[in-house]
Amino acid sequence: MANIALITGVTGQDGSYLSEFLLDKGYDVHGIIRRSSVDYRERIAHLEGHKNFHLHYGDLGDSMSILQVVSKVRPTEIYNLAAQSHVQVSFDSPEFTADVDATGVLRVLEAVRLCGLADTCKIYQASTSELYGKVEEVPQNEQTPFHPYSPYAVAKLYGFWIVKEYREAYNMFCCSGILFNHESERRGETFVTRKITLAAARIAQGKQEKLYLGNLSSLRDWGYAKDYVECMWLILQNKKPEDFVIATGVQHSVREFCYYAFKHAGIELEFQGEGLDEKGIDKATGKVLVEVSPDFYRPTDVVNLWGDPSKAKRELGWDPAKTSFEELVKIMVDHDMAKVAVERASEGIRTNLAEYLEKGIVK
Ligand code: G4F
Repeated sequence: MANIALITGVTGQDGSYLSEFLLDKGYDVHGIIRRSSVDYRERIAHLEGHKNFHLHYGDLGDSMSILQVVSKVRPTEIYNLAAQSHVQVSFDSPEFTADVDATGVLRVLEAVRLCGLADTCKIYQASTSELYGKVEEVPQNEQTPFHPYSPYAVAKLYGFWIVKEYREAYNMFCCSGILFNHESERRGETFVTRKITLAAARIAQGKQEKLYLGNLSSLRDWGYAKDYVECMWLILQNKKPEDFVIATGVQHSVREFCYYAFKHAGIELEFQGEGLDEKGIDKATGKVLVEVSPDFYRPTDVVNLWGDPSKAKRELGWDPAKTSFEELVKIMVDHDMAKVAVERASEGIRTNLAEYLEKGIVK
């Protein structure tokens, strides 16, 4: 039987890398996109002409649309990556987050069942280390108790349990990947790593004065998203449907990420002060480049995530050390240095054009 994958959240960081990965493996890849008047398909634009890549309109908040796509595509694998994925935003939009991140998972599972695909279609659910939340154990593995600590995490906990329930009640091959933070040059610009690498590039090239951040002491286990999509696929190729922790096993603070990103952009920072008064100072010039703002603090924050990927390593043969923390920071900063340089060049062209128009050289 041909491999037919259906990806929800195909326009996101993970969706775009997973599409590339599956197309390379010869899959027919179908993605679900939402209608929007603004272009948000940048990450998959290069795939849109591929003969095995197909897009369908649908929304996790709309069960009929999910049912229609599943019945038309009749996938052999579904990767449910769509979500309201920003933890801080979930405090402002808790109901929307619950609808998409919790009930949305149920809609996918039910669509598979109602289409008669329960025995033939495997389902991957994008679960998260945020389930460990106010952590009860360090590092965290598949046995660590959950303690969700945001509306996002509470919604994702429902997603995790409903997947487990369908696995046991209906014998479906559905599993959760409990992914720790995974970043890349395609990461959304409001997540802390990308916010930092873009700011470091802009500050180094004179396009931004300062970077404002929240909790600098927060600890995360950051991996490279491109490595993590391979593991999503491996989870569905496993003999038994099981849940896996996907992480690097290495932990760093937001402050450390910031230090290494600026260093790679050519600026050595020294951090002074504490809490809201902490500042990141350019050692060479004495200028304050990083400040702390209460705007980026969360009502409850998860501060000690550190994953133990032993099970994925042992049972799936996955290599958590493919891309090191330092390499990840370098990939992201290099990308953003080039991006900012292009922005500057294009502004230069516009400036010249305005000048030429004014002088009547160009009409
Ligand atoms: O980059 P973040 O926004 O990611 P967070 O909250 O860990 O969530 C991400 O990873 C999860 C996997 O564990 C996913 F489930 C989730 O969908 C998302 O992809 O924040 C990381 C840490 C937090 O402790 C936050 O308080 O960085 C801290 N932080 C400090 N200053 C900041 C900032 N976070 C953001 N977004 N912006 C800041 O200025």
